[in-house]
Amino acid sequence: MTDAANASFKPRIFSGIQPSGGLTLGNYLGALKRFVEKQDEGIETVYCLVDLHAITVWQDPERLRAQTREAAAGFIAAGIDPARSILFNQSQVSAHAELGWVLNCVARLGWMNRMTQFKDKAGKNAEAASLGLYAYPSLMAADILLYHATMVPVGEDQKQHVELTRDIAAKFNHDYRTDFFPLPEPVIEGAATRVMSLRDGTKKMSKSDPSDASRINLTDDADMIAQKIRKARTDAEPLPETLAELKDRPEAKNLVNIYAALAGEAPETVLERFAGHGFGAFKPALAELAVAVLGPITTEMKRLMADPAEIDRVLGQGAERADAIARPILARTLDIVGMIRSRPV
Ligand code: AQP
Repeated sequence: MTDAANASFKPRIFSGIQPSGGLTLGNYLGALKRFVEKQDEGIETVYCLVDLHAITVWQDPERLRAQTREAAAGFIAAGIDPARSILFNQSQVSAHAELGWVLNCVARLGWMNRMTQFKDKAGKNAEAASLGLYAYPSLMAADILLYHATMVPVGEDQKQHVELTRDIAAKFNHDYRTDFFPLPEPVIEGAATRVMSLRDGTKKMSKSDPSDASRINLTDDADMIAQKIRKARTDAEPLPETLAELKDRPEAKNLVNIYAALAGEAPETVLERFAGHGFGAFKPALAELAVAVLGPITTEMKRLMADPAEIDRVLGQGAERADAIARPILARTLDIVGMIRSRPV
């Protein structure tokens, strides 16, 4: 099937975030902020807290539940409106796991072996990694294809997984002589598609990094944000006039990109304003901006988190709406594959 054939599918966005820790500035700029923009553009949006993905590495059960509620609060506080977007946690819609199995049988080992996230997360001791961590990308393909999503807003690190989803969809369509699944497009936009660690400009900012100083959490208060930015690793040079001159200065480049994304400006514009200034001037300006943007989100998140039953209700309602789209697509997939489905429903 060609990309042009995607035109026969209704535009629909799917994306997800793992509740494997508190949401970070990386998740916000790389994903959440753009989830809100897509919702506000009026496209149908389905957003999922992928708790089945989260358990591919060990999660304490009570913490996982708390983190899932915290992530839901973060989505709503950042501007996701559960009446307009579908917001739910993955495990409440069992079709994800069911389609995941079918797609495990379509994905090839050779494809999975090329996935860089598995290599990064499994590290040197891949033998001890869970089978789920290895199959993570085919479950992600199921998440996306279960809604016939055509666009997937993600950060740079997830691009390879969306490309794999296209390969899986294309192989399914080819093997079963159908055009049932669309070939979804990754949507990677903005100045901060890859926010780096505040302690090491060559490493991605991550919610599971052992160092809390490496990231800004959406629950950090103003003092904590200012302190983390003040202590962020940098170099002794002033900021240059052009982006090209930041090529070998990953930490400086990261802070400029963060400023640009928070301000909704191009990094070049930020450099025009701060060229010639050192970090003694730039860091306080960045901290002030970060607090101004994140402060209201943090306050609203804390308010929402005080009522966990209401968060659970919202997730349950979202799951019912998600299930209504997913069930028929799963059922049709099982028909195509050749399963007998004669049990009364
Ligand atoms: N540092 C980042 N910069 C830009 N985008 C990012 N995303 C994550 N980190 C950055 C984007 O956030 C979305 C959700 O990611 P995820 O939570 O499902 O998994 P991840 O990419 O593995 O994120 P983390 O924070 O690093 O989680 P852990 O530590 O649990 O593995 C995706 O769109 C991702 O691109």
